[in-house]
Amino acid sequence: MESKIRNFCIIAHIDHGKSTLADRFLELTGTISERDMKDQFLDSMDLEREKGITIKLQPIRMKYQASSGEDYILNLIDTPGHMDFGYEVSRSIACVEGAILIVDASQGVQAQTLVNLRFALDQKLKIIPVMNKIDLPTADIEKTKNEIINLLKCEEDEILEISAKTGEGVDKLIEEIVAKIPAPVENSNRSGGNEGRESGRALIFDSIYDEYKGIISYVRIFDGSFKRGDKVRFLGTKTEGEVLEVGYFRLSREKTEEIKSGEIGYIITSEKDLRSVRVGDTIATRGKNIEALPGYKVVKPMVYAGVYSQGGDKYEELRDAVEKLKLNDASIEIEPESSPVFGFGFRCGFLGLLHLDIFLQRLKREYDLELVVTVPSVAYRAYLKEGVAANYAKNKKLHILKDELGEYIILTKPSELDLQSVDCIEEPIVIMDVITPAEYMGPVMSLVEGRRGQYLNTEYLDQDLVVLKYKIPLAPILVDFYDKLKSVSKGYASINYEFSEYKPVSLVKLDIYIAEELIEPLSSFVYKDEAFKIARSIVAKLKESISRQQFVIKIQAAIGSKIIAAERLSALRKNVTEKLYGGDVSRKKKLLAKQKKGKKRMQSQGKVALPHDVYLSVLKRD
Ligand SMILES: Nc1nc2c(ncn2[C@@H]2O[C@H](COP(=O)(O)OP(=O)(O)OP(=O)(O)O)[C@@H](O)[C@H]2O)c(=O)[nH]1
Ligand SMILES: [Mg+2]
Repeated sequence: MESKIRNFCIIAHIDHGKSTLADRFLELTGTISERDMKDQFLDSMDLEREKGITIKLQPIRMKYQASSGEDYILNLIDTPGHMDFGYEVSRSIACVEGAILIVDASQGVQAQTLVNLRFALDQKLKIIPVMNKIDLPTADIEKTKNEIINLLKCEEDEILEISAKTGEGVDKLIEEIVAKIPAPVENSNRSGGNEGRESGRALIFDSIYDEYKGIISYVRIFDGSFKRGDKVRFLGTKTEGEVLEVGYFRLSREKTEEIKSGEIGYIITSEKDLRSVRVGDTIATRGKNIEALPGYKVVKPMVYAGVYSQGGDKYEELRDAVEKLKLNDASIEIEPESSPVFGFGFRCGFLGLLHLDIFLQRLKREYDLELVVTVPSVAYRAYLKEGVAANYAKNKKLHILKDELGEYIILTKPSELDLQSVDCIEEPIVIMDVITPAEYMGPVMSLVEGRRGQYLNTEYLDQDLVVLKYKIPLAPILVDFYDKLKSVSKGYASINYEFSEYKPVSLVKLDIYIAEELIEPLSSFVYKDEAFKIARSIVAKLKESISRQQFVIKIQAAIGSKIIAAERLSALRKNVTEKLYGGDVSRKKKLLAKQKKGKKRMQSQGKVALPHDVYLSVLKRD
């Protein structure tokens, strides 16, 4: 009998309506009652709701009776659209047989439409093209349809037109899912045996730490089945354990007897070590010669920052929190590091600045930690002069790596740079695709070229939709580039990039002194030819963001010992004698003297409170 399961994910560019469409599925299948329904129901994290974006992939199991009268199980995975969370999409795709590709009819095809489609085609998924938001007055149905046809080389009548908001066309879409998405192939692996059952293989596509239940692995079962009491092995990390609970993702986790081949669900085992459960690994029931499932490629972080607990005294709590969060965010890279100023902490790698921001906010909210974060940076390579490597490694506590050009270190923090010992620095270069309506090509190109982009070629997706390909250093596009791009293209242009290579760069370390004190977290790498301009802009911005104190503050930017820009923030003279009546001069003098002493103490301790997001003013370059 053919399986009545359909596994699929919803993919699209950011904001094209994936989670809203999932809402309609939840309603249509009666998975949720009207009373419990809220917009973008699957965006269950506070952060997702506040920001109005999906951050985590989200599986849900629904029951559906098709118009043929037959009952189906629909396993849907909602995915994020933002580029920084692309790893969530590629992991989801490996668990399903089909994908609903949504295109917003008022926006047309955008960068993540292309990228996510490519992921899905690589996995040979059945694609169901869907045009959403047809209720909007700004929807351009004909144009969007043509873009989709050009992209997929599909027939016009294969594209479904829906409004995820009003629900129009969604009933037809769900029938299409049942009819067109292939049922999962069950039990492809016939080897081994376990108490007379097929040996089980499950791919871990996500995981989460639960305070009561411990580590929960989100899995797609490819072979056999799993149930309580089964002895299992994590094939990659080579750890063993026993299954304590299995279940499905309904509105919340729902315990069940057994989960079987073709299904999506969760497995909780007796394993307690956070590092033994790894996304992409295979859980297998113990049998002979069981091969691991293909798994996932490890992603390469684009941006790094040092993360420390404020005051430096909560290292243990920070470590515990970081390791637990890592379980739920496989794309973060974490390495312990120490800083003379902040003590012990972690160097963390992220896929982008939004990803970094979300990680920090989750650490704060979910683990109640106060943090200090260094200015985010891309990873540079600094090739060392001959004979200095050993010393450098020791002083700065860095690993020395080696390739055909010589010995180098990975630099992500300005404090690690000692120009005397460095021969040459290289920066990461990416290949960037900018998708834009042809009418904005001019301003888009001048923006990209102003950020050191080197034009490669243009490809027409349609007569007025183009993909501009560039080779561009990662550093200048990290921060405010995306906002600028949106503003020069009235919101239509979008980007995607991939790491390409390392190339030599002329870089200096720009230090910031506030009240004569070096503020290490504000140091940053800048291009030598932009140092003066940037130094001036940073000190001006800092002047605006630091509140006035009872003493004059000098804000300075320096390269080495040379000050290249400075501002003064004048003192706020608090009138301490205000409370005094009459002319008791001696008392007045005494109070003023006390105030003076206080000012001295504040100055010497460098007690200038810096606003929490001050590092952004260092990064934003114009
Ligand atoms: N008018 C109209 N608005 C829609 C429709 N579908 C979604 N929206 C709106 O578009 C916005 C984004 O919708 P989401 O469902 O969060 O989009 P998403 O694709 O899940 O976004 P990410 O997960 O962050 O990539 C919300 O304000 C929705 O209300 C539609 O069919 N018509
Ligand atoms: Mg969403």
